[in-house]
Amino acid sequence: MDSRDKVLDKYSSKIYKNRKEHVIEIESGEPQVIAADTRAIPGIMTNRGCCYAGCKGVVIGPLKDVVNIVHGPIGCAYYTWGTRRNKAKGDENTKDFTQYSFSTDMQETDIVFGGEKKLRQAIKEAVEIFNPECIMISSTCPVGLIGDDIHAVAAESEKLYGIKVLAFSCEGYKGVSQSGGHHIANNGLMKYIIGTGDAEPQKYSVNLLGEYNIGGDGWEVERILKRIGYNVVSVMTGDGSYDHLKNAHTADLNLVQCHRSINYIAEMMKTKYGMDWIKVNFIGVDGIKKSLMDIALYFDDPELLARTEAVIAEELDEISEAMSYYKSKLDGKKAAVYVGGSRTHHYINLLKSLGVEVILAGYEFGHRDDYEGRDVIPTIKMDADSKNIESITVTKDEANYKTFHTPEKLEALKAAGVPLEKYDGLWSDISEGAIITDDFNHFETEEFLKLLKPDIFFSGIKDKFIIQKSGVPSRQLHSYDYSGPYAGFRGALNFAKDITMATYTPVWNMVQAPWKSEPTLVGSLGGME
Ligand code: CFM
Ligand code: HCA
Repeated sequence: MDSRDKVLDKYSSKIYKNRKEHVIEIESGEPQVIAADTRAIPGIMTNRGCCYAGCKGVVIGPLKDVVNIVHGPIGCAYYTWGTRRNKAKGDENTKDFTQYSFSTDMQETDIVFGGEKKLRQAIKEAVEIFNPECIMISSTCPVGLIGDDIHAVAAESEKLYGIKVLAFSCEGYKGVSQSGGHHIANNGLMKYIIGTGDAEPQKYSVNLLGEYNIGGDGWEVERILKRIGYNVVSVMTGDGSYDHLKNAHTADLNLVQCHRSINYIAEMMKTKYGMDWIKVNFIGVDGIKKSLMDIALYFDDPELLARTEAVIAEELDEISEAMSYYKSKLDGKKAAVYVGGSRTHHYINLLKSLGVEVILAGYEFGHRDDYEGRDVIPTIKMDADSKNIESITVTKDEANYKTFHTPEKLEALKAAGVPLEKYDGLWSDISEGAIITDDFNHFETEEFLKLLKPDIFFSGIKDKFIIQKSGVPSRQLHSYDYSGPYAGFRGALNFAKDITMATYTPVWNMVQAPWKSEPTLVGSLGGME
């Protein structure tokens, strides 16, 4: 029996039937199909989050000059307060409210008699105290159940205070994971914010999409882009702002880092404004080099291309010696990588460059295209859950529509390997023999850990401690365990250093749980000691 069957064999037949579609071993040859973006099994300890987490926590939460009001009982606001490490800094032009947690703190009486009054009051207080240009309201499960009309309150407040007020019906139960929340957030930003600014277009301008500035990643990417000579119009949404987002339509090109959470905006901006988008990956030296060259090829300017090559050479020079040292320490090690969506794939080239092979991997909530590549999208069957998330249609904005290249030039760029409107799936980089589990759970984590014995396990806070207690070092790839940045050239070096330290710290194997050497309870039960 192989590892996959050894683990799945422990399930009842009903659970086995479901999970066998989500757990596969990578074989060469035929393209492999995996079940993804479907409901988790009730009772299973899934690592997934909810729709509200994806909308408020991931996409709109990082917009620093927005007062994000969570309409619901206090827990939803409290437990998402500062836990995702999307860093932000305000300045004289842009306020930063990201350190606050705003909530209507609904009580039982509000659930019985309705919470709209409280929401109006919260908006009034936010305006009086913080004077924001934009307020966003996110609804939580009970709000959807009792039917508070947050959209009507938003429209009325917008008139009353003369500021932008947006409402997101992102109740936690909607969709099967965070992913539905990403889509809802994308729809709102596209409908009501992008395109409402009147800034002048700048030369060599880009938007950075799906970059949330975790541990300062976005700042490192912006540093490199600016060094080359690009103008970053907006970042969606790490350290981003309502103020910049309004003018996103004026950029020349969209760069998409985390496609899972934001491909909807990239696609809609292509239809509405004619703006092209390319897939980038600023994690790992090979990924960064390829992305920077792709951007330069798109702009097709000899000076920019020369500058790109020079910056790559200089940045590499800064880190190469240290990277080789860490590679000598890490060569031959094996890793497990489990993050929410696109990130698992993004780290493979970085790990490979350090000689680390990924033997166990998966996503919490990735879709089939995140595994198999964008080409499978037309074959993905919609189910009742995916249909439950609104998919909006945008049309050409005649006043702001522009095309940077002719269709022939775009075809030539695609033929030259520039990933225009394209991303590959995890399959394109994962090694043969690796075990992939979609929507991984605690039981499978523990079982595969015992069987495959990776040298390091990258995941999140929910399983970090079971991994460490079993003697295996863990690094959180969501929060970087308070380290970072991990993106860009300097980030790659931080990462190499952190994982070298983790794998050369044998402490996890030395600690023994106290109850394994002496009883923690002493007494007698039924006459027995
Ligand atoms: Fe995109 Fe993300 Fe990810 Fe994601 Fe997330 Fe995150 Fe993530 Mo945590 S947006 S899909 S919903 S790269 S919060 S910054 S680390 S699970 S892999
Ligand atoms: C979320 C946010 C999260 C959680 C991280 C973790 C993040 O899913 O709502 O489980 O460790 O990156 O902060 O993905």
